[in-house]
Amino acid sequence: MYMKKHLSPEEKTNLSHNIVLADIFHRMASCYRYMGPAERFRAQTYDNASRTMKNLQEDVSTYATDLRSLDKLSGIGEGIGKKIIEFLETGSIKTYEKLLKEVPVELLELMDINGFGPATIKTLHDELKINNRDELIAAIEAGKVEKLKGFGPGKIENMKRGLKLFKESYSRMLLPDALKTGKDILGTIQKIPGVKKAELAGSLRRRKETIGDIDIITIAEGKGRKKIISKFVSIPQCNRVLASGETKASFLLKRNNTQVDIRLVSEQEYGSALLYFTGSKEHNIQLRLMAKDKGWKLNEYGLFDEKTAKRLAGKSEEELYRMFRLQYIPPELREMRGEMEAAKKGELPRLVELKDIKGDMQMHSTWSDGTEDIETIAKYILNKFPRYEYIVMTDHSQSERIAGGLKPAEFRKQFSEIDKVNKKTGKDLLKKGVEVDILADGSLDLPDDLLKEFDWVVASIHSGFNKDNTGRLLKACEHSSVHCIGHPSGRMIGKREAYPVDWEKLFEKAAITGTAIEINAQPDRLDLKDDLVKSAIEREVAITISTDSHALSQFDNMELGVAVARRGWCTAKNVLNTRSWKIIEQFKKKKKNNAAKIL
Ligand code: DGT
Ligand code: CA
Ligand code: CA
Ligand code: ZN
Repeated sequence: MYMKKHLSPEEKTNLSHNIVLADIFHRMASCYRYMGPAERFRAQTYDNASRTMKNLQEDVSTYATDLRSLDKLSGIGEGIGKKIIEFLETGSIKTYEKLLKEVPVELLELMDINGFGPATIKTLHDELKINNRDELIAAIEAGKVEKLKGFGPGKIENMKRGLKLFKESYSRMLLPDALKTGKDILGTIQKIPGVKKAELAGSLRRRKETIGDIDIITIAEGKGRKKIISKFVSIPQCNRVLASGETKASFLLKRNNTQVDIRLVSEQEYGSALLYFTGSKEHNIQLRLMAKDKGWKLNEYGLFDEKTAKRLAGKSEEELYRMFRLQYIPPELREMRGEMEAAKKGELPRLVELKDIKGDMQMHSTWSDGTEDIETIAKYILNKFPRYEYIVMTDHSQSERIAGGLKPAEFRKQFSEIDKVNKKTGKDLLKKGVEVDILADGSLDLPDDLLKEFDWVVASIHSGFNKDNTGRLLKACEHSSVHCIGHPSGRMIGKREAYPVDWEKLFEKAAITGTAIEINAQPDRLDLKDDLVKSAIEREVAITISTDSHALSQFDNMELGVAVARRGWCTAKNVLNTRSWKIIEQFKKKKKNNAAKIL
């Protein structure tokens, strides 16, 4: 998912029906929301339909043979089903075209910015004739907005923050989208004759949470390069060429105008080029200084003796790090967070890998806001992730109304459903969990006697995002039944900043009580983020990685959570769900004893 929500006509012709329909339904929801509270339910319906489209595994046209087969998809009733068929048959939706005439189109973009409710946007439009983001920024700067009734300094400050976040995210991709695009381009390029080797570099290789552009390093020897470069810039994904020279091509992709930079190097330069273009820039600069100290010169072509210009190394990264008497530093660690010192001492962690993961610690089913029922999820996991020994079903608790949170009696019903499915599949895969709301005062949304019955309790904050939430989180850690804090910072990349938390205090409390901290692998959360993960494990806090899946397609996000853990220096030992459930039971027992001692 790109963070840019609305697609240009050019982009639409190159995308699957699912993505285009998800975009249209998202816009329709915005239109209805703009029209006011009377259309609230319709807006919700289209939001759900948009989400369903985004999560579909196959192109919607494969389901859409008739209304009845569409009806089986969650969030798709007869009304929406008809619109899908209309779109597949005619390429447009009449209701949508009509809506676009009633609501100023450019206003829809504003509705995606955090801090802008429909009422706010309506006022801005009606009173100040504001139609788009640029006009809004100009009006704020001219002091026009602050003169409106109800637009105090706090609100204006919020609006400015929302605009800034939106602007930042507009030009960057979320990691999974960049990974998918990057791997696709890499696959195409590797097939071009003369390309001996090709690899992703840049922030993508370091697995940063957002990616500016895609960098690729290839080996191709001198003679054939011109021809190869002309092939690079004529791949079908390419939209516009920015530069093409002897050793480099830059172009924009049709998809989202993403930039790709490809460099061609010789075999003996490959390691130094890969090192240089993987970055980070700060890591590179440090290496170059170290080279200088030794009387060497390091650049993208190799490592050389400064006096004699003799080549010392450059073929592989391993060889280069060896020259500096450093351990090989994995790309995820090249951020100047102490990796040089650790590599010098031979103390780099052995980073956790995807194949170490034995289970998934948070997910939602149709019991709350997920799109699949428990049995479907269990069967899917048994088939697709045979490595998994357990998955924890963690539907929402009651106060999460919009997400269909469950009442205590419903959880008890769900327990027997879980037992039934476990029996049917003959595997003890499903664990009974909950994502319980941490309420405003730090208490929990479910009674203690019920909380004790769950196999795993994740406690999360879903409200009060603007204030310091340290107190609420500390209190949740102190609860003897809470095993883990879910998406601890509450941030949504490009949409909502993290709420303030005293992380030192939280990690200390989590360590003392034996409460785990989650890395939530939803692409726009990646929460806890990498540098805080590093602080947490330095204080010996246990980490869980979970996909928080709401649809089957999201279970693959585990890879992103593992990437964050690696960027946070986690070994397999730091991550609880690399262990068997037996060990997790021991962790829980310790937590209970610790809580008994403290309280
Ligand atoms: P991005 O694309 O903004 O997500 O981040 P990167 O890290 O991929 O940055 P990018 O694409 O501008 O450049 C790729 C790598 O090339 C970068 O990580 C380090 C290296 N690089 C680029 N410019 C410089 C520079 O001025 N000095 C040094 N030492 N390295 C640079
Ligand atoms: Ca880049
Ligand atoms: Ca670049
Ligand atoms: Zn949540």
